[in-house]
Amino acid sequence: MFKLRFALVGMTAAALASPMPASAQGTAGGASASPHTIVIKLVEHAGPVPFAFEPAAFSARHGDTLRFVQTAPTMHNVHFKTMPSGAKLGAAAMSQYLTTKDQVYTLVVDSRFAEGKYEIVCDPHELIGMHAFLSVTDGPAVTK
Ligand SMILES: [Cu+2]
Repeated sequence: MFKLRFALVGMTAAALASPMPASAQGTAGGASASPHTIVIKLVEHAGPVPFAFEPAAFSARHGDTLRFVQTAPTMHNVHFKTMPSGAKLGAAAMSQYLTTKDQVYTLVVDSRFAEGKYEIVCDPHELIGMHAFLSVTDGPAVTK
């Protein structure tokens, strides 16, 4: 009983300590099926394209959770603009506006998601290049 509890705590600590949860994981027996939370920050910085999703390209498997986090004072949204055929995100394809720091939009990659490529944009800033690419695949990990 206690042993199991400690094992779970250890796993959580390891997951939190890992800087690259999606790509840096090893192949510990059976661990490949365990879901991950992928954090995508909505950032603001100096330069010609001040607003961005960070990272701007990421991959997920079914069961993973996408967690979009507002980090800047400028309001953004999360809009799945192009999707592979078979994807049925419905209303989840567009988030509400994230207007305050640390506000999040969380989406589980469940049966609504078909495998394939998704383009995500922020509607107010799409024209200045605020977009990201998601690849949903249940095959071998994508290195990109
Ligand atoms: Cu934006």
